[in-house]
Amino acid sequence: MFPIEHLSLPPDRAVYFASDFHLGTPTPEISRDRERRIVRWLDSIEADAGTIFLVGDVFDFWFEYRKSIPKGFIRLQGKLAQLTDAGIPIVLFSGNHDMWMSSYFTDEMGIPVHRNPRSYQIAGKLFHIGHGDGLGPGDQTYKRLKKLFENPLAQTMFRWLHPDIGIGIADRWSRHSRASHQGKFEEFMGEDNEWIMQYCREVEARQHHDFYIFGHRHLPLDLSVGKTSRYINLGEWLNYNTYARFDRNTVTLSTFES
Ligand SMILES: [Mn+2]
Repeated sequence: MFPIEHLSLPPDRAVYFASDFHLGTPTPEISRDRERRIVRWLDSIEADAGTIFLVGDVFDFWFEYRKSIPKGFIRLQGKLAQLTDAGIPIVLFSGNHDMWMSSYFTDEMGIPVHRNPRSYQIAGKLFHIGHGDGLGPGDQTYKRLKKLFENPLAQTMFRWLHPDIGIGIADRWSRHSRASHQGKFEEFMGEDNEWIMQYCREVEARQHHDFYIFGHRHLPLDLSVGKTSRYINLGEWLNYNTYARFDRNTVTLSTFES
């Protein structure tokens, strides 16, 4: 059973969810255009947002050193700081691309950072929210890699590399893995073959949630998990610019158009 965190939502406000911005890829220029679009989206929801969930892979690569962070992404950071300074809570989940977040977003912007899926009660509805990597059956290679990436000793050793070298290695690796996925849109594999869907069914069998919200799949989805339960995948912002909005009653997936 997942512990349930109660989140208060002012009566005239909504909850917003987005994931997989992958800032930093494929080039600084293209990423900066996307970053400006994300900031415009945040501008557009500011007056209405009670809480904003950013559900992983916000950055194509992120690694925190004790006294240093990667260059760039300053527009998004400035916008997030402005929102939390204005009293709008933001919750961040790290994804498989940016799992090496430490205390920077919390210390600097008051944003809690989570790695594993969590359950929330918001306006009487139960949510299960997470990035979505390594869940359900399958992906054994990734699960092994994830163990290595999450290994504290491996992280300490990486931290000892000079950032120009460490971030350089990460950039090259990201370019390499992108070359094999170039411009590819993800394809729906059918409900029974979607790993996150299988994970949602497993959780639902033990503990009911009204909404399962995940990213990672890079494919906007809205599927029934049970009679009164849905799995929403948030898509991504390289092609789709999709986000979800909870209006205290239901969750709607939309595309940001400007
Ligand atoms: Mn992703």
